[in-house]
Amino acid sequence: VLGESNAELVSDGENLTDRFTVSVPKGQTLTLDKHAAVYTNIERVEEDLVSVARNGLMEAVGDGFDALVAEQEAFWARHWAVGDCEIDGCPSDQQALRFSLFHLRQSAPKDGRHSIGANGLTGDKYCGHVFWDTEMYISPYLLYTDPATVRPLLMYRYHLLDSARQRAREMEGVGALYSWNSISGEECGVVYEAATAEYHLLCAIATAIARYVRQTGDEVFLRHHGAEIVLETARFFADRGKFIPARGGQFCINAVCGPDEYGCAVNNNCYTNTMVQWHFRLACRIHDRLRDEHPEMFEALAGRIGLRPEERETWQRAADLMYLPYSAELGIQEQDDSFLTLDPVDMSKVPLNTDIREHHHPLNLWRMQVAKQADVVLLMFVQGDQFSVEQKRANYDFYEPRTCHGSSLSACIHSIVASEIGYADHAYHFFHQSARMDIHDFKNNTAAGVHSACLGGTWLALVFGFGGMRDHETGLRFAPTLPAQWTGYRFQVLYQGSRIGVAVTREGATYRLVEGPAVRFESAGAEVALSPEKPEAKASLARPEGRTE
Ligand code: IFM
Repeated sequence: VLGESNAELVSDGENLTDRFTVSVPKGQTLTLDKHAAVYTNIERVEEDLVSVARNGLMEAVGDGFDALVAEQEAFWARHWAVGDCEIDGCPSDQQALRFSLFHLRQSAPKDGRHSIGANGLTGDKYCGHVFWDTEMYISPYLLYTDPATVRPLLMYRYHLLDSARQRAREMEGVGALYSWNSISGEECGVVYEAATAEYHLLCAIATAIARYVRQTGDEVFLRHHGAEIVLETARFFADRGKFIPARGGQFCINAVCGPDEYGCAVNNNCYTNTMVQWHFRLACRIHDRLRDEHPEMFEALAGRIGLRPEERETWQRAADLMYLPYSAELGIQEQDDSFLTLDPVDMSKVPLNTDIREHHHPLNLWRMQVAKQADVVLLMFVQGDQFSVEQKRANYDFYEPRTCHGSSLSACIHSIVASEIGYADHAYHFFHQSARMDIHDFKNNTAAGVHSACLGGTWLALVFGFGGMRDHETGLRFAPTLPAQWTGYRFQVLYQGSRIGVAVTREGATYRLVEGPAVRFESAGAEVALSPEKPEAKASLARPEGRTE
C-alpha cells in the first residue's frame, strides 16, 4: 500500500523516523508490515553491507509476514519445550521467571562473533558491552537447556584472544587479559582502573569453558580453542601474582578488584585468589592431557604461543601456595587483606539496592566496610564443594548484613546460598527481588535495558537455589526445597546428554528421564537412578538445617 512516495525519513541527529502519510477510508483497517534486516561489519565486509542487508530484507519481504511469524513460533515452541520452568501457587513469580527466560534466549547470538550484552537486546545502559555476566550468570541457563547455544559464546571469546594478548601487553603483562567491559576487545570501562583489575573475568571464562566441555564432551572445541584461552589466561595470572616473602612465600595477587566493586584495588581478594587457584589447576590438567594424548597439537600450540615447560610448574606451585585470606578469629574467609580492618558502617543508614558510589567520594567509600554485591558469598556458591555448610553459613552471616546489594547480580546469589544453609525466608526474599528486578523496575533504570545477569541469576536461584542442583566435578546433586509461597515447581536440565525433568511439591521431588541415556545422581543424600526402562523416581525434599524465623 505504501510506496516510497508517501514515506518520509526524518532525522533529528539522534533518531531516524519513518513518517508515512496515508488516507484510510473510514471503517477500514490499515496494516503496516515492517521488515528489517540487521547486519554488522563484524561478520560482513563493510563495503558489502548495504547490498547484503538489502538482499536479506528482500528475502524476508518475499517470505512474507505469516511465514516469518510461523518461523518464530516454531523457534519458540522448540525453546519452551526444553527451557520452560513452571511455578505453581504464585502466577506473578511464574510471569517474572518466563519474562527472564524469554530475554535470555532471545539475546543468545549464533555466529561466534557476538556475545550477550549486559542489557541483552533491550537498552544501552552498558552500550552493548559484554561482561562476566555472560559466562557466570547467563550461560548456565543456556548450557543446561540447549548447550549448542553456548559454543558461539565461547567462540566469541576465542575470536578476541589476540586483543586479549594485546591488552595483557598494554598492561605490561604476559599471556592474555580479556577486557572487563567491551564488545570488540578494547577495554571500555569508565572507571578504567577498577574495570581492568576485575581479572576474575578470566576465571569466569575458564569456568564456562570447563562446564561446557564437561557437559557436552566437545573435546574438539577444547583442543582447538578452549585450551589456548585457558593456558594464555593462566600465564597472565602467573605473571601478575607473586610469591611474596612477607607472606611466607605464598602466591599473592595484589591490586585487584573482586566482585565487590567498591574495593577498587585491594590485595588478595579471596574470591579471585581461590578462582585463580582453580584456574591454575585446570590449566595444568588441560596442559597435561593435550601433551600426553595429542602431542602434535600440543607442540603446535606451545610453539605458536611460546609456552615453556617451566610455566606449567609455576602454575602448579602457585596453586599449591596460593594465599587464601582467612580469619581464624571470626571463622570466615576474609574478603581481602583489608576488608576486616575497614570502618564498620551503620547499615540502617545505607540505602539498600543502590550503587552507593553515587553518594560517596571514593576515598570515603574505600574506608567503609560495605560490599556492593555477593563476593565471598559468591565464592561459597561457585567453589561450593570446597566449603562446609557451616563455613557457608558463617560467611553468609557475616557478609550479607554488610552488603548493600547495589548490583542486580547480588540478590540471586544470596538466594542460592540462603537456600543451601536453610535460610528459607532470605532465599525467597532474594529470589523475589531478582525475579522482579526488571518487570517491576525495581532499580528504576529498566528503561535503559534489562539486567541480563539478573535474569540468568533468577533461573540459577530456582534451579541451583530451591532445586539445590550442584554440578561439581564429583557429580550431579539436587537438594530440593519448596518455598512456603509456592505449592510446586518444575524444570528440566540436560546433564551430559540426559534430559532430566524435576518436579517438586510439598510431598517430595519426582525425577523423570525425558530423553537420553541412563543417569545417576544424588537427591538430598539419596541415590537416584533413571533409565529408559525405569524413567521415573521419587525422592524426599532436603531439610537444610537453618534458623527458624
Ligand atoms: O558485571 C556487572 C558487575 O558485576 C556489577 N556492575 C554491573 C556489571 C554489568 O552488569
